[in-house]
Amino acid sequence: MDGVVVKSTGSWYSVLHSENIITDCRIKGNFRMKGMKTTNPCAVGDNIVFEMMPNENTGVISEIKERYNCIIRKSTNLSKQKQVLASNIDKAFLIVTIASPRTSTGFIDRFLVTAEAYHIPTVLIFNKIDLYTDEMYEFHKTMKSIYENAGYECVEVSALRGDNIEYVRNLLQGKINLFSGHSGVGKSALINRIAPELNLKTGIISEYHQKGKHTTTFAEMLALPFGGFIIDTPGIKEFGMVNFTKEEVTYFFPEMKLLANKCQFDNCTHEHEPKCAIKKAVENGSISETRYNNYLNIINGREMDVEDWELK
Ligand SMILES: Nc1nc2c(ncn2[C@@H]2O[C@H](COP(=O)(O)OP(=O)(O)OP(=O)(O)O)[C@@H](O)[C@H]2O)c(=O)[nH]1
Ligand SMILES: [Mg+2]
Ligand SMILES: [Zn+2]
Repeated sequence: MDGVVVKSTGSWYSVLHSENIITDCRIKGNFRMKGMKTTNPCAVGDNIVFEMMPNENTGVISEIKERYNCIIRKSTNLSKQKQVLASNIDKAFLIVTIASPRTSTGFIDRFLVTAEAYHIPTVLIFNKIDLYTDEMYEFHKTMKSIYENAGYECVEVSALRGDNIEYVRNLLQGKINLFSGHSGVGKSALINRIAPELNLKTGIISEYHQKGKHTTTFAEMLALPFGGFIIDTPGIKEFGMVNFTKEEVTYFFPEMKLLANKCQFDNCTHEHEPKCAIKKAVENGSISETRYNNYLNIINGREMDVEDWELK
């Protein structure tokens, strides 16, 4: 039978199939996706084939159909294992906030580069605007203009107060949507605002660390009452990127991609080469210095971010 993985809890997968039935499935013994070394062979969003176990209510997954796309993250610890966050996604929403826990542009850019690599259009959602001080609002305005300038839609919301929720519903309708971001930014709270009937568990922010508590522990695809699906995911601390070449990374910064063929050298890395169109654009302000610095960090394999309090 055919189905789609809507939840994965390690060894068990919830598979949605005919007539909206969900069956718990395991994976066949030594099953492996061809050439994919990931911690999870099967991810939420995968279209799969499964067989029912005789005399049981459970199934066994025997095949994963080819993925249309997926978002892969590499762990930043020594193991460097790759994890598929979700697959077959129409649209990604990166939930960020300037309030708490504040999201750095380094994190945002790693996510965006990865989404560009897999051709997944991404919207930035700035949540918790009800908590903004004047200083946060100024910071937010700069950040928003940096990302709009790079070609990304930015939406300001408050899951608590309900600002712009109808607008977000329209963006989600009829599509398979991924929600990602740090723990505690309000992914689940926002989903609850968008579709209260889903009634997801939400957490608290630790006063001391200003960090989330990892309330959502497994990725889960949920049907939206107004059509479409949303994948709520556990918060991620760092977004390690799989290895791309320097040239590829340039292409995954949309504002750089447009200029890359104007550099003097075909293989320009835009670091220190003369007559570089991208460096010139940074100097004249049409490409943001913050984005450019993140580009340099990425191509040079620097994984840890310094929190950026000053945007350029
Ligand atoms: N003031 C305010 N608080 C919010 C808003 N959205 C979420 N919160 C709070 O932020 C905390 C974390 O929200 P969650 O929805 O659990 O965050 P999450 O992103 O799902 O976190 P994980 O599941 O751990 O990844 C909760 O205490 C929410 O009430 C908002 O718009 N304004
Ligand atoms: Mg959550
Ligand atoms: Zn260049």
